[in-house]
Amino acid sequence: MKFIIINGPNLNMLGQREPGIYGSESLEAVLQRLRDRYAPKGIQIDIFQSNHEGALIDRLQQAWREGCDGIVLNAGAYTHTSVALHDAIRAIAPIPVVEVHISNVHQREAFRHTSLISAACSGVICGFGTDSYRLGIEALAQMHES
Ligand code: CA2
Repeated sequence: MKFIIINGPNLNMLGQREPGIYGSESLEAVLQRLRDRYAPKGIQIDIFQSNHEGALIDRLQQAWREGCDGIVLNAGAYTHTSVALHDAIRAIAPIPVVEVHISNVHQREAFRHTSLISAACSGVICGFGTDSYRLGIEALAQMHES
């Protein structure tokens, strides 16, 4: 089984700024731990991060061409603005996409309460810190089991 974790803008700054909101561990460290955890279970996890909306869309389309089994997507601030990402997620159906957020966006500014991508995703996980990524992978694995 092959999953991809796709991260949007500024998430490359994880662990370097705003530890109170996003934690103190780097994105690489968080995601490498996940790869190590799931590899023995036969789950390969690819990782991608970009600060550019079009690059995220390209990676989603590439995932579809590769026959990827599921995607965990933290689209960062594009979550709240991007019709193009919504369309891209719909375009790669039936690949399941789980929307994740490190922070609980509903406890934050009003502009973070709206997601333009949720309706295109299989489900949403938010507010569990960087453990949201693991929960996203678990959700995908569960979907494939049942
Ligand atoms: O909580 C999340 O995972 C977010 O997707 C993170 C986005 C934010 O725009 C969303 O509303 C919620 C921001 C990512 C910025 O990441 C940083 C990490 C460390 C330091 C500064 C920014």
